[in-house]
Amino acid sequence: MFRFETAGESHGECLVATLTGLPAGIPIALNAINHELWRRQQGFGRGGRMKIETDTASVVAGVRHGATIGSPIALIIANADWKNWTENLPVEGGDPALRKPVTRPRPGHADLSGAIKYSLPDARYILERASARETTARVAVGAIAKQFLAQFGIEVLSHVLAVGPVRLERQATWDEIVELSRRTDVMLGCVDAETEAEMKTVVDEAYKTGDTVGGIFEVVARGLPVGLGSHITWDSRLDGKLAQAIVSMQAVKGVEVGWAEEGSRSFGSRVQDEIYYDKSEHRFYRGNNRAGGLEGGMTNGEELRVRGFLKPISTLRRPLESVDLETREPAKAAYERSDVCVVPAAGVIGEAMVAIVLAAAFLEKFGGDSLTETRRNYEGYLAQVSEF
Ligand code: EPS
Repeated sequence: MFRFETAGESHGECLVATLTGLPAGIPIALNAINHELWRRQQGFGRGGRMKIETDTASVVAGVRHGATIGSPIALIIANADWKNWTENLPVEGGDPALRKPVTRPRPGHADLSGAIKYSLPDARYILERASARETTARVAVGAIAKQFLAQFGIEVLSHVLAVGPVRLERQATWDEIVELSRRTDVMLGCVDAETEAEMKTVVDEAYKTGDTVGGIFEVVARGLPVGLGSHITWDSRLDGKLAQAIVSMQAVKGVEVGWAEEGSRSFGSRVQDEIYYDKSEHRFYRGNNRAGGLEGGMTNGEELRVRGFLKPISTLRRPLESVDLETREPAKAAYERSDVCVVPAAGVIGEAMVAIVLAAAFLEKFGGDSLTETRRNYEGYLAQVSEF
């Protein structure tokens, strides 16, 4: 079974990820992992922390001579900021006077519920793990999942659909999204320059007023076979798995597959994608893709389109009302440093989560201990599908 775990605190030594269930023989390029990590750090609206970090992964297990060997893969990504926290967050002992306790929980963050649940009067221990810094490890794992999927011609990318109230009012094409992924000057990750400029104005406004701003990203996957996931049980439906993966991302409050919100306001005749058959290619296809590539919890061979909705992040330079955990008196929420807008980064993280879910679904269907075996199973299925 393909699965992964992460560990690590935002200001601790490093982030760690382990990943099991990939067949042996998948070529893995470290620079492709590091490129994804670089992409996650880009975007207008990031705070001071991104100037400190240059995220780079070390693979310490499971990959030898440039390919997976079937055993668990382990990754480490050092936190450059750790050098500033060695005295404040030691593993053992340490001077209590050097701690940086957080006693004024931020509305919208994990601080308060986590402090109560774990019985830790210092919310520092909660925010260290709840922080979106953890997504660095997810992106590194996702980069490996992407390299596995690429063996079968499956690609996963993203773009930003909305920042605050500014929204791209049309569908972004795959070619535009590919072009965006090659840009080195990612501003807000929107395929349309004019809309992106409007998005920037919203982020500028949030900077000026000490506020934060959310938005919507869309992940698109191409090259998927028909039939990943299944209609047969609630927990084998691929849409459910994708939803869990996306909503598990920090600050994401909602997910949409295809035209969910718009579809709910329309009539069925305008929402369902009519079915056609291409006799020369012996292939069924849909006239539209409002379903976002999923019907009945299964891929239908069209592009997969999944959207994540981010609330504005909860650390505000102009803090909101809170209560001091020690005195129980009203107090402004804690503020140290923060991002203002993370929607472009969230798109990259969304890609990683979608790639991970797709790799798991792919391996569930085709199995294999070696890439050769997986490929044989996959090609056998494709031959069967072409004869349907
Ligand atoms: C975060 C707070 C900020 C963000 C962080 C998420 O970190 P810091 O407190 O060190 O400035 O920069 O995100 C990252 C470090 C990252 O790599 O994405 C939070 O509290 O969630």
